Amino acid sequence: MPEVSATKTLSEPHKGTTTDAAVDLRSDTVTKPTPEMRRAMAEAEVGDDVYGEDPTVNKLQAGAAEIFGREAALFVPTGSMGNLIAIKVWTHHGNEVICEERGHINQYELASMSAIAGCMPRTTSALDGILTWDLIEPLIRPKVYYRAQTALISLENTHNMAGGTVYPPEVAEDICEHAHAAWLPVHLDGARIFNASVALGRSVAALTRKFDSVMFCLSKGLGAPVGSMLVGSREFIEKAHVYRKLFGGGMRQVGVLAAAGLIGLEKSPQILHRDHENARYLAEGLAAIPGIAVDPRKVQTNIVIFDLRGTGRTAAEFCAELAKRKVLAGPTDKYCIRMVTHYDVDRAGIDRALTALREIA
Ligand code: TLP
Repeated sequence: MPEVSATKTLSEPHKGTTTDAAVDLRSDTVTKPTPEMRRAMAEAEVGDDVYGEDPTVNKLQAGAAEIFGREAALFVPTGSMGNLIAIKVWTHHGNEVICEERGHINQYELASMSAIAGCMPRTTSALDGILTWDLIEPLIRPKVYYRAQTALISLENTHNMAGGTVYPPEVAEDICEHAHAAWLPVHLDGARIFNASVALGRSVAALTRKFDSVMFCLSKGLGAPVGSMLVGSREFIEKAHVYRKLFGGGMRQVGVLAAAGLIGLEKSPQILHRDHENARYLAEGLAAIPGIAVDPRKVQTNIVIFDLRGTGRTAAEFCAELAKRKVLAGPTDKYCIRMVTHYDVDRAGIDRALTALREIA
């Protein structure tokens, strides 16, 4: 992928896509910290977080716990580490974890649940990535000593590789209630739970209240440069704290990062709807291009995955052509491309992307 030259300076207002910068739609992880974040980072009060003495981290953790209506929260370096820590807390070596086939924990975390937590993923594929209890129940192993035991169910909301789809709250709650009746905990990979919250007009606390643990990312749509959070009961977070250290995630004067996270948490949810509007607009433009297949009505949040088989090109060829026109996107398979909207891409940027897409198709 070509270099992106969109570095913003402290004095520059945060203003979305500029004419000479690339329109970077590879992910919402590419956002640069806003000038307000950079200022807060420079001025952050810090201490040694391994001693629990970083006031800014403590404030972020307390704030996240409050927003989710939970007892406690933990700042972790990445979403992947947050998910792995949760899997470690809820399972033992030799257990199975039920998740959707395209889920991030199954496809994009380097098999860490097996390599490190010693668990097997037990997967099924679900329409739009949305699991239901009917799909999950047959995957639960019988309690027989010679069968690996199911220890955890993990859902992903929004579902990244299904195109940012949102769990209907009643479906997620039904899964949690049935799972609890079967003595199984449910973890939520809520990397983009704030996008789900905006799409549904429901609070993150309401959407996640039945889950036993939640991971969400500060470094995606919320725009912070680094970091994710785990939230749950005090007991869960105490155990998570130990595994964070075990995995090398005990950080020191990390208030400089938490300061940006605090701003993302406070300010970004109010503006996420723009990313969703831009994604829908992008999908509508894409649907009008001959050879490209996408259903704009299915675009609920900030992710658009489209099929370009009809253009006769592969996704890799298409992305290379886009990059020459300073529009960045990534293939998800041979004929599909993912584009993710975020606060560093405005409507003009989406128009530039559509012009490039039309030229190539
Ligand atoms: N997703 C990244 C890539 O790894 C695919 C992206 O560009 O979307 N859960 C979900 C649902 C995610 O989408 C991601 C990152 C993670 C977990 C992991 O977060 P990080 O990158 O902080 O480890």
